[in-house]
Amino acid sequence: MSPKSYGLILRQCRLVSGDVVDIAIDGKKIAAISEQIKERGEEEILIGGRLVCPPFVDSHIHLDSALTAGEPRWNESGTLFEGIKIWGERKQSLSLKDVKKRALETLKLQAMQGVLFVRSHADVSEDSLTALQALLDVREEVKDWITLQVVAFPQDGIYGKPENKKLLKEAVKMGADVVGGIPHYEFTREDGVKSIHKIFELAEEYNKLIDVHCDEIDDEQSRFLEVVAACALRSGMGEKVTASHTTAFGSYNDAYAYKLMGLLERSRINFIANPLINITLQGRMDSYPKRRGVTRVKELWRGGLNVSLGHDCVQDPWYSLGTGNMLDVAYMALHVCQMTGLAEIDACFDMVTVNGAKTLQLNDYGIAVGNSASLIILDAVSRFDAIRRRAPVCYVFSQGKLLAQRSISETKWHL
Ligand code: 17E
Ligand code: FE2
Repeated sequence: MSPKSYGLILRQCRLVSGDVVDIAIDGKKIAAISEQIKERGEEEILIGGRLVCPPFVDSHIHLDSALTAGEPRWNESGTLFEGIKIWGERKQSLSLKDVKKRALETLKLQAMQGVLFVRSHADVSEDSLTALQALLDVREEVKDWITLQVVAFPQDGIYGKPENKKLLKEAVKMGADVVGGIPHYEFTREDGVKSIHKIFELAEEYNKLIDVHCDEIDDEQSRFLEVVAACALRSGMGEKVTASHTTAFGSYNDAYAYKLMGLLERSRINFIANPLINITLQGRMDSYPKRRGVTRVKELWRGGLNVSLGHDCVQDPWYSLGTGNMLDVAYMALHVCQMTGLAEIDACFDMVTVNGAKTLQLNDYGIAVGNSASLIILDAVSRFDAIRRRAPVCYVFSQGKLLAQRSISETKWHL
């Protein structure tokens, strides 16, 4: 009898734990992991002690507005509000073809850098719901190589225009995975609170997740996070609920922040910080000292809450830069949140991998026998090393298939 063989064996893979193992892949699944797999693979790749980890997760991006920076004009003030205005102009000329082309191009850019799980917001404040329909089409088109979740996101507020409430419900019925909102942008505090109740009502009725743009402003009076957390606790939706941005939390006084933290710990909601963009959008009305405008990532993480990080924007009216590389995001988080302790740096890596998977409520994520063979190989030896050098991804495997491969270029020293 011939010895058992596998489709593919990756030899000498360094896991984040530091252990070096062989990983066998058969079909779409991880078939074996051990110090030394005795069987042969029909194909074998020598990984040589490089870091192997599950794919990056971008838990927060706006694919409908990606790659539109400068259209029709540049955001000169750099504020969230000018961004919403410019996008309001650009979105008048959306077509399915336009949105799909830019979304696909961005997803490909991300996938080549090891991002295989993405949650994207789709603006549903337009009568035609073009952005949403386009992203639902893209979700289907890419499902064999990237998992896309779509949030029905009412960019202009649920109560900003009479028809917006109906559009949000329509978007949920069309098949959005997640219900979104923007309470700090509603006209009044009361409208903001009402919008959160509406979001929970829809999510419960249609069995959806929740991800709210929450308190993305430097106003220390913006306190919708407590409403989201209370609704999550009372409804029992807990881990299905996410508060994105929550930048005002960086401005709350410590006495209130202490009280809030107790509620957050009980609610078990997820947090997403978007440090690349919020370090530039926030603090714009401050002179000096100038606030950082990022939520209390370190304290939330220490409190045992699930925090992940998003790229938020790739070349759009809010942020004209952006590469799709999640190590850029982790690198910025580490600086802005002063997470420079060794365990803190590792935590920032987890925020763009496992924590993101938890936010998205993914099962079948992670390097374990029986899981889908989606994994990436970085030209690095540890999480710290990967972030420090923003190390390139050498191989991207999605569901057992090699999706992307990159050769590492070298600089020759001639002196
Ligand atoms: N829309 C919004 O309300 N906030 C953001 N950060 C982006 C779009 C990118
Ligand atoms: Fe956002």
